[in-house]
Amino acid sequence: MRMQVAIIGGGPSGLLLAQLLHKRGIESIVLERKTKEYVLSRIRAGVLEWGLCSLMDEAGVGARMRCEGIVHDGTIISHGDTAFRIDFDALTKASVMVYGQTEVTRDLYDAREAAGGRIDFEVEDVTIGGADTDAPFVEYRMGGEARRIDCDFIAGCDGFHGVSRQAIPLDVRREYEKLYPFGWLGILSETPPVHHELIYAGSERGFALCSMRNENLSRYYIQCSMSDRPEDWTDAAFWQELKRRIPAEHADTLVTGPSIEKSIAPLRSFVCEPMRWGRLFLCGDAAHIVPPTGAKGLNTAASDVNYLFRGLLQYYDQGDATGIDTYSQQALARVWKVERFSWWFSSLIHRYPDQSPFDLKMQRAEIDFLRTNEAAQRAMAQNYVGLPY
Ligand code: FAS
Ligand code: PHB
Repeated sequence: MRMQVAIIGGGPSGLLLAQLLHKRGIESIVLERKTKEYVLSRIRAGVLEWGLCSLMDEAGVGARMRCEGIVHDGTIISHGDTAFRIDFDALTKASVMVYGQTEVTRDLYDAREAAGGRIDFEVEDVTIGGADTDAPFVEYRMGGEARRIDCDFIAGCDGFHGVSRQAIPLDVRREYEKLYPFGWLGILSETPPVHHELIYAGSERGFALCSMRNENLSRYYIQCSMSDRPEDWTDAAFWQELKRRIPAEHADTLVTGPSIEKSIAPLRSFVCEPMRWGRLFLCGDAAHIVPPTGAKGLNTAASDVNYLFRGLLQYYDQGDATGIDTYSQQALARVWKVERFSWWFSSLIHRYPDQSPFDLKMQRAEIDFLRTNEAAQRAMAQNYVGLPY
């Protein structure tokens, strides 16, 4: 089979790219190793930058998000019982949209299927060939049958554990990584959110986050040990610990209930350079990972997709390869700024096991500076709502 663009990975990166390309007459095929149901069962991001919301509109899949999503003009930062608000609207004239990654992915799948877009599920043994030639191809197995796609370009949208990044030779690839000495234990509960905005809570006992999906579906996280397993935490133990980490006024009004999902995510900062090798382009988690503190994983996947989409459009519409030739540098310039923000925010609000008394003083001084300084709050807000593409 021949296709203009072969996209490996049917998560938000791959689907958004496929849909944007389709809207401009560029056809692609998406290869996904899991089932659609499995992909949609993963509970991940919850906050969309304004840039991703605009891309969803451009892709023709923004209607439900605009209807069901919740616009947030600010967020609460707390440490112990000291709490303050970062006013995104006043500081940046921008906002964020609370709308789960699951729903973004569902909207994209619906649009691809409505358009007759080609998505092969449960593919196996995906391999990339000829990426450093003008005749790249992807081979894979599906239902026991060997298949091959000859294409103009390959988009590696297959996440951190995919095959695309590995296709870039080790002597070409440079990887940067930082592992954090804790994880996030997250639960989903069919309860009203404790507050109408997110609460990022630091405390002597560790970090907690109060988030949501809608007015009766809440998402909560607490920082946990790397050795913890979800089954080590009863719901009662989770709620008790969360209440000890968030401001008392919210602990007192928190509505608890049974968890309908419980999982632990490790925290990692990771970047692969370059994000392009020949006719292979990496997007999203295939190229970089951030700790979820700044809600940047999904959103940075979207900015990669934006750059690659515009570059491919320029190539096909004008025969101009400038956009694809500058893709890696352009995407990485924003990726590193996002990595910095996510690392900074994580260092601000988590309790690190090896923190000295001096380190704790520095952390508290940083929080106090953010609480009292408008320039610091504006910088935080600009990063949180999304740096420009
Ligand atoms: P994804 O990993 O979402 O999608 C890649 C797809 O490729 C998957 O469907 C996979 O099955 C498929 N694939 C892999 N290998 C393949 C192969 N060889 N062949 C074919 N298909 C293959 N971000 C936030 O902003 N906030 C959060 O709270 C948050 N929580 C997270 C929790 C967890 C446990 C994880 C893992 C990530 C979390 N993230 C969060 C980050 C997450 O949202 C990612 O940034 C986002 O899913 C990136 O999307 P993709 O790049 O499409 O990668
Ligand atoms: C979420 O709602 O899952 C969420 C929100 C903000 C974050 C991380 C996760 O920073």
